[in-house]
Amino acid sequence: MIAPAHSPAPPVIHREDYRPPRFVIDSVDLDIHLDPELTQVRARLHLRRQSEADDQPLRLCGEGLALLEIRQDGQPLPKDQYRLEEGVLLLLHPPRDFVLETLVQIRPIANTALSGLYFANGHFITQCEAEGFRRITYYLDRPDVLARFTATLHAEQCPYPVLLANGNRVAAGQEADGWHWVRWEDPFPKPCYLFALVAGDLGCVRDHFRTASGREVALEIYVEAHHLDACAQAMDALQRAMAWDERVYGREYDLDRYMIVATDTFNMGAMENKGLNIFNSKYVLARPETATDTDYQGIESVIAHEYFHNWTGNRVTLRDWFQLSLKEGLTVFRDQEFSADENSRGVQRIGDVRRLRAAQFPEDAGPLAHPVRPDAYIEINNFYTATVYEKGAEVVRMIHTVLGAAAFRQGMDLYFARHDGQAVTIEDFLAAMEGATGRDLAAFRLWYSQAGTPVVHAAGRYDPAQRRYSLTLRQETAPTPGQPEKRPLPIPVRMALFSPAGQAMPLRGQEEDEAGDRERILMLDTAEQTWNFTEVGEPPIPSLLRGFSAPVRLETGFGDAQRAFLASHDDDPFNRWEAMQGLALQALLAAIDQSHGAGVLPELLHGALAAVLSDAQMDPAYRAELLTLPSEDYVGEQMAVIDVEGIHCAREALRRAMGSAFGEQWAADYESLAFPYSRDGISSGRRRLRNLALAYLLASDASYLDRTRQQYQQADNMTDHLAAFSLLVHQPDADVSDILADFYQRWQQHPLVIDKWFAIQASAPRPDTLAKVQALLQHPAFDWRTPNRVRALLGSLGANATVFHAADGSGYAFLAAQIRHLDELNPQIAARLVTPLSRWQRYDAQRQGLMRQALEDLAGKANLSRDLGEVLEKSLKLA
Ligand code: 7ML
Ligand code: ZN
Repeated sequence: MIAPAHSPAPPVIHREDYRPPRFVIDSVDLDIHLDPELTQVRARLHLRRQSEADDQPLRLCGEGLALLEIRQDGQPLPKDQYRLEEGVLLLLHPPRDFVLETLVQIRPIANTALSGLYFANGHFITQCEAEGFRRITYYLDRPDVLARFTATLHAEQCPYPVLLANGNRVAAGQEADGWHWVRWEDPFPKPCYLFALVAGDLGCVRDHFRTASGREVALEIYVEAHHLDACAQAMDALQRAMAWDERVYGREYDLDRYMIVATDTFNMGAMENKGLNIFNSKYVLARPETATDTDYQGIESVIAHEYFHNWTGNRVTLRDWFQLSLKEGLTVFRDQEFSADENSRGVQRIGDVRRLRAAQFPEDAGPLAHPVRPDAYIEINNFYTATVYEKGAEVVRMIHTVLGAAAFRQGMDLYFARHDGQAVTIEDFLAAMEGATGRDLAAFRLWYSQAGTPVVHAAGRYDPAQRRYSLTLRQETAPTPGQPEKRPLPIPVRMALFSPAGQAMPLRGQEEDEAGDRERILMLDTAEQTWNFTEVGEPPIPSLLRGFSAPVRLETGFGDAQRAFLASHDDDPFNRWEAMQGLALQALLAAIDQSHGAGVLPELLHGALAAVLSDAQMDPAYRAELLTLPSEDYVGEQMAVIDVEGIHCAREALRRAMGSAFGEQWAADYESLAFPYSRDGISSGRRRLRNLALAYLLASDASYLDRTRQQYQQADNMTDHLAAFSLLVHQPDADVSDILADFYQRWQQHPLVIDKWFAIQASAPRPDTLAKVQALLQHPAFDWRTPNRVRALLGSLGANATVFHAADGSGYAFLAAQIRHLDELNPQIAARLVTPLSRWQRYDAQRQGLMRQALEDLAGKANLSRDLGEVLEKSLKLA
């Protein structure tokens, strides 16, 4: 047991224990006097008991609130009628239908957890998902209690001229002593996690959107005045997202005003509060001088994500937090599809799978593995995970794949028609998909309840006499914590067969009569299955799991010859990329195995690279994907024991070899891809490829240091400037102190750029990095209270394999000490930083011991937060 004896173990919440609320809240009237030191919140709740027979007390949630007044139907409530317990206000004999009025005090300036109402950088901000509203007032803080909200905000006019909350601005006025007030009314009943308010001195960029039915919606982006010129991408992305949701899903926006606020101090990426989204400024602000192409892309997808929540999350919301993937998996799927439609579908899919493999596959293979719909939690904030988001999106994508786009749309229409205004479950979503299409998705439910990544083994056999090709697919899933036995899942395997000449063959099966398709989806839904293809004249090369049609690990048993074949002939952009990655991966694994350093390019890899390098027709962004090596983490994932140093050396050697083997081509690309800056997709693809070329040139030829310095000095955009900066800072033995000072000097007024300055230093694979990071903790620009800054420095260090996993354990001990400190301020962020330590099982015995030691030291800390306590306990549990 981890919790010290004096603090009771926090309760475990189980999905099976769900009970409908005893009371509903019809309306909430908030009256809030905003002061950083002492804010007063008066709340009038109209409560109604659900069942006549029930006479249980009413339990309202509340944390860190000082209760000043409590009234029932206007009368002060006698002391013997209520009790205050840890986190709870208990009304012992509440009437069936009444108005409860409470007045509480809170201290926004002392709120460093950034959950509830907090004060940072001169602004009041809220974050109520998942359970922050209980830090603002006493309430039934659960997503299945939907109420109409009115909020009247009072504040001093001078520092806080802008007062925002959800819905429509219905009244405003002046008060004594330079105060003013504004009243907001949200006509849509909502759970309290969607409540928001913002107060501060903010400028506003305004535009509008005309909906398909002809309504004018005012679009407003609120930022500090000096950022008014940095909102164009966000506004444009918002308008495109609104049009896309109308076009693809027939969904219109429903209020007259859509507001977005950017803040530098935010735990997450963004939040979909009804009519008033709050964003981490990283996902709003962009100018060519300060934002990279990747930043622009991130803004587009996060703006879309939050907008799409208005239907998938807000109009139809969650019954309980176990259903989180109902809104998050579905909304990630929607934002991925939006970005695929707006940019390049193939490149988008490669990026989505890269992210899934980098974050979700390791999670699913480690001690924190959980199903897309978890069964139990201690702290819900720990379940905003890659599994709930990214794997959840993959499950929705598989349903989309097996139903087809048109049937999926009918299912969505029925889902909205049935459940608009309700708080529902993943089961309700699946039932709507089935109801609209007549299809049976019973087997698919297992994807929501079974954790772990299935491995699919493929084996093909060609019979020339019968002209028949048989493909056998077998699946298995390793045990995960609490789930020792795994059952077969339904796995859609999109596939094609290529003739040796490189043509996709018509597919004829024995049972199927609709012969002749060149692509088919095989549904593997048992442990092992064989498919026979007839009239196959030549031994085919199979292309399996096209478009990454299921979130599984595929073992093909292919040799490099088949990989090289697919790398040049596959017409599925994802699988062509996968074949190239496979070639590079094999080269790296062989080099690590024989510790020969990958100094020479294997012939087939050489040929495949040469073909891509000479194909000038190809989209430059896609070409860059094909020429990028698998990450060190991905290589490590394929090994029984992760050999940190071996992987790094092999990959660096292969990069050098690729640089020198194609030096002239890289140099030609570098010169010919120099264009004046422009913000379109083709231009950003060119920049990506050009910076990749520079990286290979520099890897193999130190004389390119000058060229890199020149690019750093002369770039007219952040993508090129930062690419050069990063290459220089990551040089193993160059003295770059002048560059570091110069970069800081130039950009010190731009926090988002200074985050990059911290992150790139903490990511450097150099022996002096840990000492550097230690020193940066004392830098005047480092701030424990700004999550972006903490992630930039400590998150990047945890992801820096060679430094974090230094054999002496110094990286582990350092990170643990910082997490210990951060847990006092911001438990959510502290718990997230544990992730790299939780993966200890994957390393050698020496490192395992040191990593466990760091975790155990942390677990012994006094006043451990629930957030950190839960991840430590799970991480240390023996498998
Ligand atoms: C995912 C979010 C949270 C947590 C945003 C907070 C959100 C919860 C919120 C994809 C794109 C942008 C942000 C997020 C994300 C972790 C990730 N409801 O909208 O899901
Ligand atoms: Zn979301």
